[in-house]
Amino acid sequence: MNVDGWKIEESYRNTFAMGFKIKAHLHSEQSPYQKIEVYETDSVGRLLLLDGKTMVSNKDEFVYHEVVSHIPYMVSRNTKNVLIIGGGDGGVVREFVKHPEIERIDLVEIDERVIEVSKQFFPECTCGLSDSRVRVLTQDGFAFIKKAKSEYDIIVVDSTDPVDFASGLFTDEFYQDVYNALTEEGIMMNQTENPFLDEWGIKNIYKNMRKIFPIVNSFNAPMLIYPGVYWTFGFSSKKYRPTDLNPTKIQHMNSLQRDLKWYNMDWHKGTFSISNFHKKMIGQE
Ligand code: AG3
Repeated sequence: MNVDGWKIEESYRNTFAMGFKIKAHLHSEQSPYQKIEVYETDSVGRLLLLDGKTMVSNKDEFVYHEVVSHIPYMVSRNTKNVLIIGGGDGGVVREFVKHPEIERIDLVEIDERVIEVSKQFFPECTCGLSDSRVRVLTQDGFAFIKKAKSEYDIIVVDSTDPVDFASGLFTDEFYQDVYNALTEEGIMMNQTENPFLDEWGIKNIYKNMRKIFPIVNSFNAPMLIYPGVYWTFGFSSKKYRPTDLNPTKIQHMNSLQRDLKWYNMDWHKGTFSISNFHKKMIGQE
């Protein structure tokens, strides 16, 4: 919704809202899947929205993109093949290409227009897409994952909210397909919404993940542009616990993390110590 020069995202059954003062309206289009909008704002710089929901801003994209990539990377023992479902803005790919041992990064994004618009307005996010190890596939992630078997060491589900065509990405059927697509030590990362705003939704997401994965943990990282800022992420794993960092990767990360804006290994180890409120929301003992 746009009101008097403000872009407003209404959330939680349209009873809660946050707004961004618009400096310039840079782009709007209706793709076959969704409405894509880009604004220039004072508070968060460039802002990308899909169907009126905030996705990426210059101000805080590093938080999201660094945590969903470097956390599973540092836990994973053998990291050769990575899959990202959604994430057409390229931010997650940009982080994974920082690890030389990764051989292949598949990005499966349903909406080609999100990739094109991001290339135009968020080149600092899409810069990794030209890396020779990256395959960009414009396909439905839900269908794609059904065909992959024991192929990926890490799968990041970089989706929008669990509504409309993205809702399938939060079901136990989908998590089972992700489980099958992962190698024996595989890890799935996903964004799991704000527990203050959608208690029922988050309980359901974690219940579904627990039906499939033996290890399911959660953490939060602040996302200024998402409703309520307190954003949660899920770590679901077949074998390794989220704070069990791979000792052979520590030296590499020690030098890389100096150039990262959010992630470092101390933060990684601490962030899985979550509050009572958060535990209750995700049904953790
Ligand atoms: N994915 C969107 C996370 C959910 C945002 N929800 C909202 N604004 N209601 C972000 C994609 C980043 N690569």
